Amino acid sequence: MDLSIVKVPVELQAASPIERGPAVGKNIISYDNKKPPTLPDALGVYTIMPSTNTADAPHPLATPAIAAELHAGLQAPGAAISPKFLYDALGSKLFEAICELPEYYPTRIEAAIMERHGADIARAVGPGATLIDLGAGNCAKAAALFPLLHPAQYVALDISADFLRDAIDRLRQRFAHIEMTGLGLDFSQQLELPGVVRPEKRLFFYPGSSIGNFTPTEARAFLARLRAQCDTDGGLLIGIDLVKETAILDAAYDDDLGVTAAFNLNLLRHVNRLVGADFQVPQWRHLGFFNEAESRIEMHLEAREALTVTWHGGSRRFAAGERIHTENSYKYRQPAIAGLLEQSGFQAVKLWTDPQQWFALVYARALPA
Ligand code: AVJ
Repeated sequence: MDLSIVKVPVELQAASPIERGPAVGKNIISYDNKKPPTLPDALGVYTIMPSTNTADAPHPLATPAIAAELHAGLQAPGAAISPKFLYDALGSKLFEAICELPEYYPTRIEAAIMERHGADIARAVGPGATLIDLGAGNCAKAAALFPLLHPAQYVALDISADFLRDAIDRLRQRFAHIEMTGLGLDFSQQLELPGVVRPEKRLFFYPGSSIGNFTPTEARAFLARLRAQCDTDGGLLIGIDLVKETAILDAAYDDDLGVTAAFNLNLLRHVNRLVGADFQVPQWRHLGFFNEAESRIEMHLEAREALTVTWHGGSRRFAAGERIHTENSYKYRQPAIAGLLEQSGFQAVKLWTDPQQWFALVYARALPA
């Protein structure tokens, strides 16, 4: 494996303002493929089922599937709630605020790597790609690549369809010559790309280290599904956070201002709305720390006192100190990355990192099946 590595200096002030969270969990949004946008008008966005969109649902209540998932997680011996429930409207804003924090380095360093190495990235990837943005959010990261990559088509996927529709409407004004399509779907569960997506030279763009929300086994399965959605001319441009000093990792997920704490605790209010639960935020404490043995950040909510929570269809007693596990964010060691990709059907071509080697951006090509 000849994996060339490039390092860039990082300017710590130039924070990229917005990075969207992951789409993890059950299939929450589906596109309406009976009414695809007609091709001259292909800048349109697929129809969304709004009642199933947890991120900006106009309806406060969960679908039966979401309610069942939350119920199961709350009843489990080790209580757990998926990190996708961090991203209601306020949660998405709190995550944007996290990206501005001095302690939260991933967004800033990834942006610096992309800026410094844009030309090199473009050389590796080549022009005319079908750029498929996984978790596009405001599409800012991909838009920064357009002048370098000259994609033939841009396909933005995001669980939060409304946010995406606005972003694409703005983007098509700036880049009228690029064909664009938005798909409101939870791609972590379902990744069947509709016929409007060009099959040639598909490049999956998965920035921000969102892959870290998966366990390594899940990550391999997810990447293999990406591989199955492209031909041998396909590829992957992925951001991966690296293992580093524990104190730095701990600070990034438990910042001094308490923004990450607010982000984590806000999940309780979101769950209150979704399933009529009566979580009281002051009874809970945010925990965010690096678990070295598992090579992952863990976020938990810990009961400050003994308490009972009730929701539609259930209730549970929590002892003081008992926790609800709300997120994992896996950190990788640089030498393990090529193997992770190879086991998923990709060949790592080039890895760019910063001088401190805190974050990696990797370009990989599809391996012949
Ligand atoms: C959006 C999953 C990449 O894991 O760093 C930030 C989410 N959680 N602070 C991450 C997050 C707490 C973020 N990802």
